[in-house]
Amino acid sequence: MIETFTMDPDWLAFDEHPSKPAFALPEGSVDAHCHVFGPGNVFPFAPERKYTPCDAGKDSLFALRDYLGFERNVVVQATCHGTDNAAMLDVLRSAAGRARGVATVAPDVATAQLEEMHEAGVRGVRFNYVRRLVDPEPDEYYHRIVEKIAPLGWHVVIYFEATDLVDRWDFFTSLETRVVVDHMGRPDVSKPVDGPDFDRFVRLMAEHENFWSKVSCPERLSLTGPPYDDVVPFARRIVNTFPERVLWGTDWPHPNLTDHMPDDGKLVDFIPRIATSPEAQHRLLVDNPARLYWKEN
Ligand code: 0GY
Repeated sequence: MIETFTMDPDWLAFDEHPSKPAFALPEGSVDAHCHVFGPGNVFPFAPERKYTPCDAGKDSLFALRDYLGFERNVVVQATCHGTDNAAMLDVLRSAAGRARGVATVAPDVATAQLEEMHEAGVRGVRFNYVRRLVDPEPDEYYHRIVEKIAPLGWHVVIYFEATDLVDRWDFFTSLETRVVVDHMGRPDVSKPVDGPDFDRFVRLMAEHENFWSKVSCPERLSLTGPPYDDVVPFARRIVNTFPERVLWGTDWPHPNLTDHMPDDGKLVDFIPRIATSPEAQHRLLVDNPARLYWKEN
């Protein structure tokens, strides 16, 4: 029987008619953080999910990619699909080499399954610590996964709130794979950009050269709303300090936003405000994601 799903009553669906960006993306640009949701009648949402989204499938994702001017996508497994990576893998297999993926797996995942995912284009796993999305596990759980994915050359994507960085510092810094932090570790942008909290995140990246950061999601971090002026200094500091270890993504279809839905065209126009030279933009959008996701390593 085909399961049907109803999105949460307060769910904001993505904008189907974003504006055309004024910023012309360099050739070969990668949207290095986006998701797909279902569609639920083809790829059912996980029973343990903490939200039920609108459907946002691969056709809409590919149309947005082309409309905004990206060449490729990195599709990150969303928590509403749990450890069932089928929807994400279907995107990779339909993208003719123009998409890579980041999966969510459990420690008992079989090596053959990982190899199959690698073949489809998966190059990392995501560990999520955000409690409104998942119930985080003890470090041991994640260590067991790292042992299995490291031989494939995969990296680890971590998503956490700023306070988790203190609690999980020892575990995070024990990781020997590359580690990509989502959304700059979610800084509180009402605090100073050179204050102790954001300095801690900068220190993490400065002391551990295997750490990368996505300078994404101004719409999630901003307290002042569009055009997200309050996020600019934070993202710019990371781009300027670590130009070779930053990535950018739309975060389409923008899960769990409650006050507004961003215009994806305007999000692209945010890029030149945080990467202010053509060289910095090229690294952020083209060279860095190509090195991490398309070069065999
Ligand atoms: C994001 C952020 C969120 C959601 C997820 O996997 C997810 O459900 O990542 C969020 O709600 O903050 O990066 O898409």
